[in-house]
Amino acid sequence: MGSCISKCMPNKHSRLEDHHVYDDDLYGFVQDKLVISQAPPFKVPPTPLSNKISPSPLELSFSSKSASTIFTASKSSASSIPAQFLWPAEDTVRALDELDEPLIDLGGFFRGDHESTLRAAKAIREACLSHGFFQVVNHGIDWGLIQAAHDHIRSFFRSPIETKLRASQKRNGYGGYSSAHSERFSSRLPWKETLSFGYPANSPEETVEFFKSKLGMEFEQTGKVYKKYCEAMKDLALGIMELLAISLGVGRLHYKELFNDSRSIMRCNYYPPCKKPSLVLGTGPHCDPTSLTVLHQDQVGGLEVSANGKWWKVRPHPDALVINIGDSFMALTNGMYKSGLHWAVVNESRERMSLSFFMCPAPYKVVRPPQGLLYRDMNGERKYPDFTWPELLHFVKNHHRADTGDTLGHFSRWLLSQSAVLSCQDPQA
Ligand SMILES: O=C(O)CCC(=O)C(=O)O
Repeated sequence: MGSCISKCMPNKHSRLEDHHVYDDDLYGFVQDKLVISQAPPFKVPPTPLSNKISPSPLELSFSSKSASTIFTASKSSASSIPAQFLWPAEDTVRALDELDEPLIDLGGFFRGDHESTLRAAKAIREACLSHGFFQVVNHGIDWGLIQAAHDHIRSFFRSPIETKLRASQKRNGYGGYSSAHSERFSSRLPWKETLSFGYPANSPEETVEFFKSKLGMEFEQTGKVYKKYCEAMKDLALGIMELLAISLGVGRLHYKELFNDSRSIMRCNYYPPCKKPSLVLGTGPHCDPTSLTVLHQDQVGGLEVSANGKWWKVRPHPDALVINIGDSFMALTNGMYKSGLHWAVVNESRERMSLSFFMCPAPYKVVRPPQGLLYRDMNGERKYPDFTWPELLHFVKNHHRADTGDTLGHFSRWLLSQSAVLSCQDPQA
């Protein structure tokens, strides 16, 4: 059945010839200009019995109550937890030990030092083969800018609810203010408020425009700070793309060029204190569907990562940024690098904030692993079909709740089922 679907499946994305110059730094080999015009077929993996795609968008009913009536920071000190915020027992385990993710010094890489670059790439490779998380220091981002980003967004979250609701996120919208994601879900709500907005690398003024148009001129300065913050995060993320390419032994600029016109997403998370933190989750268990996440967390701590069947704390380092790869980068390595499962827990007495910058490919770019990697390390066998970022984003917004797991597997099967329907409807197919 698998091979039938893969043979019949119409290929929506044109296949360009791939030219890959292999980087011999890490592995001591060079394969010059490997040209393969036909991408190998993607084989449909079986649907795991325990993890079926929800039959309808979001298995959860939409709550008609406004976000503010369900959850606001001011109500969060209540000692009884509303039922919508309770999580199943398996999600109430808490990490005891710290993850031993590498703390990578990027100073040498940015100075162009060969040895330090190889050391950094090697550490990144080990982390990404295992759980996908590492931290970076000497990343070049001005501490004052990080501080300003926290200060501005703290003021926003402390604003009256009427102000925050001016930027309300629509049910399946892509940006805005969300109170516990209650505009989309009515159970297993995260104990947090968020503000999300886009950062298109080619049109960065849109970030300032978001703040001005949604929240008014009093937030123009916040918009300017975040435009600068996202610009700095994008430059750092592109540097890490270079290191990821070196670590995989593909052309050094391969991923950097793929993401040079990225449309990224910025999400600011505010976790109020909670009297019964063991019953709730600040952010539910999920893998980021995006490509590369650069997170700055304050010193309270709360990020936890699943690795080797256990949850681990990710210790906040005052000068570090936490990096993890997401599902769409995992697809770009044909599943070789792991998009790590993580969640955020909340604190009994302290509020916590984290700033997540998610790098995503430009909408027209096809997410597909480099041919050389595929043929060198994986016999040319594809694990995921070609897709674009808007297709994956549509799926996670409309057909899947990320904290139910295996987003990429569900998405691949869904995409193929869509293609199969299209080919049945198209008499030419
Ligand atoms: O707050 C954190 O540490 C994690 C946030 C997160 O996972 C997210 O924004 O997707």
